[in-house]
Amino acid sequence: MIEQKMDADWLVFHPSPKTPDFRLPEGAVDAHCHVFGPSPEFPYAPERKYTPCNAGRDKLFALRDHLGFSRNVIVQATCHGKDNSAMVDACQAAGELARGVASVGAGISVGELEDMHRAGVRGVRFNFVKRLVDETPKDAFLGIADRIQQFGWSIVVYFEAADLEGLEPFLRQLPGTVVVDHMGRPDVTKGVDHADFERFIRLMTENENIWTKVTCPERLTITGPPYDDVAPYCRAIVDRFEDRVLWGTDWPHPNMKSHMPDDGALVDYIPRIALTAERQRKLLVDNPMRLYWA
Ligand code: 0GY
Repeated sequence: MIEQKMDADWLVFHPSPKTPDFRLPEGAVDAHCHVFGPSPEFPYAPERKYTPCNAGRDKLFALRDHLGFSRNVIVQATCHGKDNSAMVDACQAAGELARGVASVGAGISVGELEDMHRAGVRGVRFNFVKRLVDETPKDAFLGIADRIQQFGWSIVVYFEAADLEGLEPFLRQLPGTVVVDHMGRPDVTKGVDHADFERFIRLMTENENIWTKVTCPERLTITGPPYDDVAPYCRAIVDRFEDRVLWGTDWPHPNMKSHMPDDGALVDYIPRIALTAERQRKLLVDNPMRLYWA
């Protein structure tokens, strides 16, 4: 078995996150998190753009319990390429307490999709972030999008704000529910009224099948914790689209180079972006349960 050495500039996840002051509602879902390896058992993909620290399922489940979540949606990370075995193994181990989102190639068969469905997978991820993946032709993604419809799966899309304009026709074409990671990664120095963020709001307004994750203030921030510069963006989205938003920790926080967030502090950020108990319940329970457990 291969032990793969992590990148020298890699920050390891927070070793002892605080107990959150914010009490999560009963049945809350961490709807964006990953597992990395551990690499002796689940080697990283040869085509990966980074080699992370090992962060296996047991550590994820311990974090879930510590923070007060009931369930996880485990999103395939690019360091594992299209080998979904670490994510599928974590879903199987968690049973009804986890769902998965896979990365698959155009050649995926219906039988393979069936096996993943049985294991708890309920979506695929299309990644357009150039520092993370080599380009996949849009036709390949459209073929996959068609094939997963019979399983009722949704699609997670990850892209940078600068690429939204070019991707819009493709996004508008996708069938079923489409979830955009991290609000399409807005440039938070520009302001919530900037045309770029308005473009994203318009996309969601005009396409009721498009949802988003109001996640990753630690990734989008310029000013750092407690992420005052990102909160208005999350709030603007939750205010407008309370039935189409998800939240997650993004543990174990791939590619964080500036600082490593305390996951307990991230949970304490939730009431700053979802201001009422009803909105918090929709964000953390009703919406993810409807999308991934129905
Ligand atoms: C995220 C963000 C990142 C990485 C990945 O799959 C991944 O490698 O998702 C990132 O580097 O921005 O959503 O976890």
